[in-house]
Amino acid sequence: MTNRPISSYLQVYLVMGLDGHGERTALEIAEEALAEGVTMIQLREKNAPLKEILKQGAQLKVLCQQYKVPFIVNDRVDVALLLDADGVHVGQDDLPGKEARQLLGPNKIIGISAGNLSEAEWAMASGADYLGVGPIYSTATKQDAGSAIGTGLIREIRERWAIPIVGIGGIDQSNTSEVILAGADGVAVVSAICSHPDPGYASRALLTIVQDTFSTQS
Ligand code: TZP
Ligand code: MG
Repeated sequence: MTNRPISSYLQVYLVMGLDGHGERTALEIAEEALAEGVTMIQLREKNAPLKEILKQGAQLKVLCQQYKVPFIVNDRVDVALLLDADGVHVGQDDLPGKEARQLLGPNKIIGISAGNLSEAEWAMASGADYLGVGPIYSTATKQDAGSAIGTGLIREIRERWAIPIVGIGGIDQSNTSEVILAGADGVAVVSAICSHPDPGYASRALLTIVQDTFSTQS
């Protein structure tokens, strides 16, 4: 990772488990996505044994380092510490941001999920470096994601705070520009890259849409 602003790393944020898809392993998906421009990767694995998460997480981190892309661990601050990840992403029911910061120190990235304004307020008070806002659209990837909230919350947060924002939930090539136009710095996706027949192509396409949408705004 280099010292660019966090918002620049949020442009195409790949959130992934360790399962792989079709003929590709998770690491192969990550490598193809990194080669085609994903700007940050989060390991979000809810089922595998911790020893497997540590083993494959270490490999994923090496890959991210090669591409100078931050490597973030979902939920588990202990795993983030053990892997010397660049940061952690926590939900509203995980270890709170302040305590995560106590353990990780000032130089790691802490992302916090928000699905409404009061969650966003709490995340801001907890010292988040960026907010993951969603689910923007309906998604089958996260069973307990709740119903889609649309892009309105991104606009509301953008009006109140200068925090970096990434939209998540049901985002693909068809709706990415809408998320960026609402004020997000990027899109976080699982299936749009991991379940795509060509993860590298999907990554490049999303990055192009994000950057083209930024340039129409300026
Ligand atoms: N948090 C809110 S929605 C979601 C997460 C992890 C799942 C996003 O997956 P997809 O496949 O990009 O809709
Ligand atoms: Mg969580």
